[in-house]
Amino acid sequence: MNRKELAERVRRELPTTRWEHTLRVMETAKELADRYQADCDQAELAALLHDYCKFWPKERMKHIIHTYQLPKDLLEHHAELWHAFVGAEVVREELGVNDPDVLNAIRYHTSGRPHMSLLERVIFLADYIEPGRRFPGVDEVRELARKSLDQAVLKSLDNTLVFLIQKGHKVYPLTLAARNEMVDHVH
Ligand code: DGI
Ligand code: FE
Ligand code: FE
Ligand code: FE
Repeated sequence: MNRKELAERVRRELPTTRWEHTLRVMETAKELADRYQADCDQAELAALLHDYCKFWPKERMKHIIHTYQLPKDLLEHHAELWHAFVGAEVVREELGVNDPDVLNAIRYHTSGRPHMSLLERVIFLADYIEPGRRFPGVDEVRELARKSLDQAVLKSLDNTLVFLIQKGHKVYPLTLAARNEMVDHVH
């Protein structure tokens, strides 16, 4: 499938506002890839596909989690995490995307993980700072993103953890592990 056909497939899965988010993540990911010498083409592809399953019904995602033996602990944590892990399997199976780094960037774009590749960090951050985002503290992360990819990723993980705790939500262990590893990494 060429890029235009892939884009059409993604657009069909998403409501307009989420498709527009996807376009902004693509733009932001390309800028970050340029700035930090990541592969622009991989960044654009991963960004295009990152939220492919965002609007799938929970039951359909659960089915994929069982079928592909994805981490079972996902089911005990926030369902927001599922679309990332499920999306990576689905774009491989349905859309024929095989680049492992692109698939990992999709898989870990919500939770993060320790030792994220350059592409994974670019996609994680682009999703967080795209110009449509209005999270508390996002402007500080946008500012950090100009000079340090890793400091910006760390701050976005910190903000997410604070947000989850303030809301009384559980924290997926991989997100905490991602944050702890990033602390070591930037110091
Ligand atoms: O799909 P998007 O809305 O573009 O963004 P995303 O895939 O990064 O989803 C982020 C949401 O997931 C965010 O509002 C917080 C929520 N969430 C729930 N539990 C966790 C979590 N995010 C992380 N990183 N870790 C969690 O344990
Ligand atoms: Fe997402
Ligand atoms: Fe995110
Ligand atoms: Fe997103």
